[in-house]
Amino acid sequence: MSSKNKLESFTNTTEEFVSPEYIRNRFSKIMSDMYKKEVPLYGELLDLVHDINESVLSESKEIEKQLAHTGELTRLDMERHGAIRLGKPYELFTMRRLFKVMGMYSVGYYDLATAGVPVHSTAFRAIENTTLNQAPFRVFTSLLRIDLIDDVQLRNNVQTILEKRQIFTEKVLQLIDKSEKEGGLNKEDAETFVQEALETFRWHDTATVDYEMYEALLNQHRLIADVVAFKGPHINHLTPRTLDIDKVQVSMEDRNIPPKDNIEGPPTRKCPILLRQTSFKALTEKVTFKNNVEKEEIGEHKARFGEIEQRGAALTQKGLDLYHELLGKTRKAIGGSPTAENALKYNELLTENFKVFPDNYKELQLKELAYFHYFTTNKIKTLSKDKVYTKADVNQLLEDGYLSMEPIVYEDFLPVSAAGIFASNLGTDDAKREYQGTSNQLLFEKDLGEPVYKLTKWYEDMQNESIQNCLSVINA
Ligand code: OOG
Ligand code: NI
Repeated sequence: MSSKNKLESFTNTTEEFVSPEYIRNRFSKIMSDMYKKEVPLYGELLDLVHDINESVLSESKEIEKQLAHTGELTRLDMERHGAIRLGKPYELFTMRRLFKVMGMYSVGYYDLATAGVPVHSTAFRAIENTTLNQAPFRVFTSLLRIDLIDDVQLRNNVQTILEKRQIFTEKVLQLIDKSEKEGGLNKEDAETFVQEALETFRWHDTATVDYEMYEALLNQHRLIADVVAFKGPHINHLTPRTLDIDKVQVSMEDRNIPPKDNIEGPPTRKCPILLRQTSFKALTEKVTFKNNVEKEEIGEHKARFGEIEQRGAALTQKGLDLYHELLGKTRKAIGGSPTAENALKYNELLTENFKVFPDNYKELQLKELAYFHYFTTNKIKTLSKDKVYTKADVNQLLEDGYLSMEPIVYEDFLPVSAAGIFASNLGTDDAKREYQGTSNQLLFEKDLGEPVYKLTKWYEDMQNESIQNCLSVINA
């Protein structure tokens, strides 16, 4: 070690910090363990998904190779997302700071009011490809839109109830401050941090309101009751990633895990795009309500469920537009969201309508419908050095075998699917509601305390980076 480096190791405190990826993986692990205990069916789902992933990988070397190439293979088993619903701006603002300690940033804005759910949302996740592969945990985070509660009296009550609650522990707030001031946490602090942060996500079987208020909240919207009547934003589902969601959907029934009526997202394809999701229905759980006259009342609440996702290629804006057009056309034809009765017809129609969406990577790339990672091949040794290659040469280099490509996986969420997931777990009546309120990204970002990352820009940047890397190797 040179004397300069030796000096650095004494003065540079960052050497004792654990990485945000370490904290994120640790948190994801203890959260998953807690949820397994709280919702045992989730544990069964994890086993099912693991078995099916193993069989897909052993049957298709092609898929295994592709996942290995993009760095996704090692992350498959630890991959999961969760979801929480927050009540007030302070909670969103502080949640952003909490997730930052774990290297998670707010990506995308999703307006769900238009689909009958009075929230707007974002996803907290890692934003660098390498760190994402090391720790792919993400959290879909929604904020209740109090402005969409039409009953003035109830709206005031909701505000008063939420004003009083503190969903974070003293200790976690101190550690967030410390991490912000010092630039990280050491191993001991990191462990305290994850244990204390976990408290915010824990289920509480005692409501903070009486039964009468709970009913009033429920009558406005089941979601409002779920956000307002409890001490904190219990994690409402955790979602492992599968390589074959159709197989999981069928196997769930065989294992007595009651599945949702239809899979959200695009139809089954040879080249998966975006995100397909299904879930098992929310559990009915006993809740104790505080009564004004010191009497306790027992009631029931439904909020927590399990979900499965299959991820495919990220789409460009052009691809997303086509996706939404075909999805919209299908939904319109069956009269809105699919139901148990028309699920079969919906699936047939969806498959039919999506026939115009190219189903091979070559065409998806040439028509600029999806994003790709590019790699140089061994053949580049034979490439003439007289020319400086640019982005415009990429397609020719691919064609001639100097470059290869793999799709960039979609790391985010889909608003129509998310609304479908909400609806199937909240009861269909609520899903039929319509909120006239317009989407309000500016207010969301004000409450969050910073702008969200723009979705397509993130993929665009990754693709460009991979092209630039290839070009610099070729032109070297
Ligand atoms: C979130 C539902 C959305 C997803 O995967 O699209 C979601 C919620 O129920 O709070 O998690
Ligand atoms: Ni989800």
